[in-house]
Amino acid sequence: MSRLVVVSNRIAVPTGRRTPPGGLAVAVLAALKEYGGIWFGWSGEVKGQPDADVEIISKGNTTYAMVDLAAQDHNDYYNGFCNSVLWPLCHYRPQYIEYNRAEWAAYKRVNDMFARKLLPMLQPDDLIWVHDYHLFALAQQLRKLKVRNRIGFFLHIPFPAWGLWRSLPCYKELLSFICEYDLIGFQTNDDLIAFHNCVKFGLEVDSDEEGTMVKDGHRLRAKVFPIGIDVKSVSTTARQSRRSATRKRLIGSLQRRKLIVGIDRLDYSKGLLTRFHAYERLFELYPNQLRKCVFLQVAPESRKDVEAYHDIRRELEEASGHINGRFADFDWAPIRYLNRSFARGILMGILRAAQVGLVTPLRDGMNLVAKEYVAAQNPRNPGVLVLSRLAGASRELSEGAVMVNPLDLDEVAEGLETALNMPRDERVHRWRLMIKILRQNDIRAWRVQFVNSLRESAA
Ligand code: GDG
Repeated sequence: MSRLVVVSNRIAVPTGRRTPPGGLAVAVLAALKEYGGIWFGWSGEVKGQPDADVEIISKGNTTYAMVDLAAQDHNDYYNGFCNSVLWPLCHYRPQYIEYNRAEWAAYKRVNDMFARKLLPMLQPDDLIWVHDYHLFALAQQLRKLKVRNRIGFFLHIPFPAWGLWRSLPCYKELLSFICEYDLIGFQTNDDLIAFHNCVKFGLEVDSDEEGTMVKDGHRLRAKVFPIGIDVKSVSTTARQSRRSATRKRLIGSLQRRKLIVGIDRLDYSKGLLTRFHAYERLFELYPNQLRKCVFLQVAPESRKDVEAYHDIRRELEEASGHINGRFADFDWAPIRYLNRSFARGILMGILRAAQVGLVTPLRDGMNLVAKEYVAAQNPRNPGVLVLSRLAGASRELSEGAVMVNPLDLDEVAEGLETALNMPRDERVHRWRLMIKILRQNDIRAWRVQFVNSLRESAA
């Protein structure tokens, strides 16, 4: 059987103690654990010199192969083109785009460096599975090096509409690079349609009914593979947390009040500031909720070097301080804002302890926290998910979740009120609808379907 070679910008070698935050790490570790193979990518280290050696660590059935990034590349490729151009573009935040040609050149340079470092490790029948927007150009660089293997690509974040994509100065070249893959996977049908439109209008290439496009004699198939979670592992971890001291401390501190929870990387796409404002609106519209609930927001910092992220932390500190200043009593603070990361076991315990999971991104490829919240619940007395229509997860969970538009503060406040008062029968009914879908589309199904489709494209 072919080996799986996973390539992503950043790789995360599990230390046994902590899994790093970030949806991609969680998903890829689960896939490799089952399948075995190589995970190749950036080590997370920044060094002075370009073209560093590859460091290899073997653990179980997986080989982790890492390269360092030169300081200039880290700045221009990672902070620059990836996170100051592609990330805001794909999350519909053009005001944060800072484009320049040197950074676009760095993007191509690092994709080329990845291809050259990966080349000696490849065997002829390896299936190569590339992840995310950092590596749109990797297949093209590998093809230049005469790699004939099947190469698939999965985009974890949204693919933007044509009207936005065309605002990228290098949109045509980047799009033609993407077309060098054999298979490209998206989180939702919206992303797939957006991609087809970009290829149609940007490159004048049409697709057939099965989503196949032929460009310069090369066939590319595009499909939807909604990413899932390991439902059993989340539910077991959450259940086991019952006995943990942390969970007991948390429950004790609530003094029988209901808990609303949010867990997100500190990122403007996650809609944290509007979420805080919506929570404030809850008390304006429904003063009966004063002293009855506590909102716990966990928000580990990310991308501290990128300008657009500088203000978020301060804005959230101000907003949470304002809400507590306005409504708190000597024995109750309405909001607890934790600007740090936690071990996964603790997080799953927090999710289980919460009567409401509040997930309100302004755009999100999928949002795994929404799925983890559902899987972490007690089936006999589950909490309610309040979910943004703009998260990819809304495509699967809209029947069971309370759906809201995160920009409509009143609607989010109403959603919270509904969730906080929902009778147990309805909660159980909604939870069953959601967990059924999560079990069908779990992390294993995602991996199997992608790898099988990649194999088929080889045939
Ligand atoms: C990208 C896309 C897509 C969070 N804080 C901690 C921690 N986490 C874990 C969560 C969850 C993961 O990180 C976050 O996943 P998301 O899906 O919510 O978000 P992104 O990082 O933006 O991921 C996203 C995903 O890729 C997968 O395709 O869903 O749309 O943007 O698993 O539980 N984990 C630990 N400590 C924390 O403090 N250990």
